[in-house]
Amino acid sequence: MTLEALIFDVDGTLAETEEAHRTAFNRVFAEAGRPWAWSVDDYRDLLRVTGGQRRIRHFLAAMGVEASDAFIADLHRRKNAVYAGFLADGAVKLRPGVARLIDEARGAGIRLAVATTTSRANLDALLGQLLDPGATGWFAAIVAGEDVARTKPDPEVYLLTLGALGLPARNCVAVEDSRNGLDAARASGLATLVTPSIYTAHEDFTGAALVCADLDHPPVDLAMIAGLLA
Ligand code: XBP
Ligand code: MG
Repeated sequence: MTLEALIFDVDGTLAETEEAHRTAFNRVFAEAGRPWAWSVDDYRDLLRVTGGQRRIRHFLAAMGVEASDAFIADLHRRKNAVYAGFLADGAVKLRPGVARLIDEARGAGIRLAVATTTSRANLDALLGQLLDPGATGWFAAIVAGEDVARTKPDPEVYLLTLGALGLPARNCVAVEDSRNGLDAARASGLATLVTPSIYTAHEDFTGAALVCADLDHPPVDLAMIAGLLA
């Protein structure tokens, strides 16, 4: 089968972003005068709930704290502003091999897409800061957290991305870092390459077409990715 498109997850896949998100969540909790602080271990558990607003809501419900949707949305908006500052300060880097593979795909006419749970604003900031100011335009389809009713592991984000690309799953490969992402991609019929991240290294990736430490270890190129298609 011919490879027509690569569909990238963002958090943990394009870059190790979750420490920046975690630190930003903690900063806005403190600024709001709340006694909440998420440790690395807390956050590893909390990442099972995808999407920042859903994550805050889940955490507060587990603590028995009543909170309105508006309050949660406001905390999350402020978290994303802090996170954008971290990106602008250079606190987050692309993972190894990401820029190289994206360059190779663009040169070969393979379409690029993003299927992410993160907010669109975070994605635009990340692509603009870490790839190129015009990088958003390199992607033929982008589906973000606010575009879906059901977050990963539900396949909705991938099904919408395939629809926007106008391609069947059999011509595309997803690149993911987490079990939730792998389940979402597989449920939409996509062969999936997994590069585990600092927060997902312990997860079980049974069902992935290929698992690599990162896109440079071993060096992953388009020929290798095309070989993952049936
Ligand atoms: C990413 C997420 C996001 C990020 C934070 O999951 O779950 O919530 O943690 O971003 P995936 P937001 O990599 O599977 O898409 O606060 O913008 O949601
Ligand atoms: Mg991810």
